[in-house]
Amino acid sequence: MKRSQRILALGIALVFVLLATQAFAADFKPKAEYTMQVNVGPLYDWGAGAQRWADLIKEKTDGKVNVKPYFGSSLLAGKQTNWYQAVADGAIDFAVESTINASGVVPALNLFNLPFFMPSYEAVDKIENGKAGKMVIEQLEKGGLKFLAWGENGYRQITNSKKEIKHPDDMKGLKFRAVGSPIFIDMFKALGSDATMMSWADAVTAFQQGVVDGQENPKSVLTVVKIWEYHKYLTNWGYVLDPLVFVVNARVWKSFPEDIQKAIAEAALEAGEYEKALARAYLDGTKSANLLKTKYGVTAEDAYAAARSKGMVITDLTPAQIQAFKDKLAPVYNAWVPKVGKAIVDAAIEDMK
Ligand code: X2X
Repeated sequence: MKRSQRILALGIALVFVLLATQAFAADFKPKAEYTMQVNVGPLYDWGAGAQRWADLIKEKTDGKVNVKPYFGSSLLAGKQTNWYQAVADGAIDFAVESTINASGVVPALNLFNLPFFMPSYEAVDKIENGKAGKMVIEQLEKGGLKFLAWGENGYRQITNSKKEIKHPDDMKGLKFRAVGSPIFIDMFKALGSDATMMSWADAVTAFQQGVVDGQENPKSVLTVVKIWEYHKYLTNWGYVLDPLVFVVNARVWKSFPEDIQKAIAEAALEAGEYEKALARAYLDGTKSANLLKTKYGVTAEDAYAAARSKGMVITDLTPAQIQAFKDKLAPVYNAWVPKVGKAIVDAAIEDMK
């Protein structure tokens, strides 16, 4: 072929490629709105992360994909543990949700609910990005979901209105609110207390009315509802941490052209990183607070300092004090390993090394 012929052939090929991608893009008719399930409100770290994902999707798809967060589980009439089925069925398109709220239907997610299993943020990251993380994602996606990123609700600390908790015996006779998985009932029972399952929306009313004495949740959840107005005592026992997952219904995901998928996936990773930094701010020294400031121009609040200034008694435990709780919960841990799947637990132990 002569040089001029080659250029002509190349030119024709290029036109075909352009036409093909044009036709492909023209085929894509986005819905006017894609719904996104979020259990909490926009003021929570979690809610802010969900909003950021929606904003970034709009930005990165040049406004082609419009995702609207529905906060407070408003599409589920408050029934937060129904989110997984709703997204799997396609009744809801997107979600930024806690693993806890799906751990009743996806047993592997109870990995994160095993008491005193993940001792540090480093351990959490290693599991999420490791072999165990992959295995958990596989289980999560099985029902018809596409996983895109991890976020974080956080280490769940215990609060109550009755007394300072330092020892398992201090838990005896107290009534707690829990959610999502029967493992929580088992744990509170093992500590000699009682737990009732209820949604977060109902829980806040239960605190106001004193129907329960206490609950467990991470810092952002606690500050947004001003938990100190109901509970004077908080103990940092760090027994479990619930990650958040950024997910899309699998059929909806497949309906997106490749460039749109790429934009949505990138947006999820960015929003996940941002949300995790919010969730960890002032709980990992100044690391996440600094990241928020330098990368995002956001000044995070020191939630515990705020709680203390409201008169909350915040108790840190020594390793020996933590061990007493761990020992008491060992039978629950052992009983739940086979339910999570021993292979996943073993992989997580390996990941954390
Ligand atoms: O309901 C809770 O405790 C919350 C807000 O943390 C979750 O959705 C798991």
